[in-house]
Amino acid sequence: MTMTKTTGADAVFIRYAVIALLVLVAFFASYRFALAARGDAVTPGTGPVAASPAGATGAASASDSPACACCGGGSGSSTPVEGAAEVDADGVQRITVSTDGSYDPNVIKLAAGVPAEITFNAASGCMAQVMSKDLGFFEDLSSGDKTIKLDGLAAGTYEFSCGMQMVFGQIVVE
Ligand SMILES: [Cu+2]
Repeated sequence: MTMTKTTGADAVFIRYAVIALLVLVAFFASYRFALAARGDAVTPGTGPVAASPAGATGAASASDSPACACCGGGSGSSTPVEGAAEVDADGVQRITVSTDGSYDPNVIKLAAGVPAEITFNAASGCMAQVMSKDLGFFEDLSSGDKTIKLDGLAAGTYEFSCGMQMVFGQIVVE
């Protein structure tokens, strides 16, 4: 009804508005087609990536390689391996810790109040140093085994790690 009152100027305006709309539609349509074309181009790439086993494996091997390979096997060090020191005839409790990729044992059990000697085997790479803020030692293992001598400790749990604090172990004193 109101359209019947449309003036000539309004008709021109509507005509341009329609043209502008068509141009916009055409523009967005072509933009969409471009995106769709890109999407199609990406889809084949997404396929192999979507076969994420390959991607996951790549990520896993990538996380294994940075900085130190041995720390990548840190999952091994997170598995608790308990080992108890044995008290020798001289009244010192001793235990030897293997340092091949992780500490073995990584849960070292000591008796409270008994002098202890913990020998860390020689190590290289990420585990070349062993340290404990709790017990105040930092030893280099790259030149050979090192024995940490401890006075009788109070009961408690003392943390130790590789020098870069990526592979961990505990000394549990009871
Ligand atoms: Cu390390």
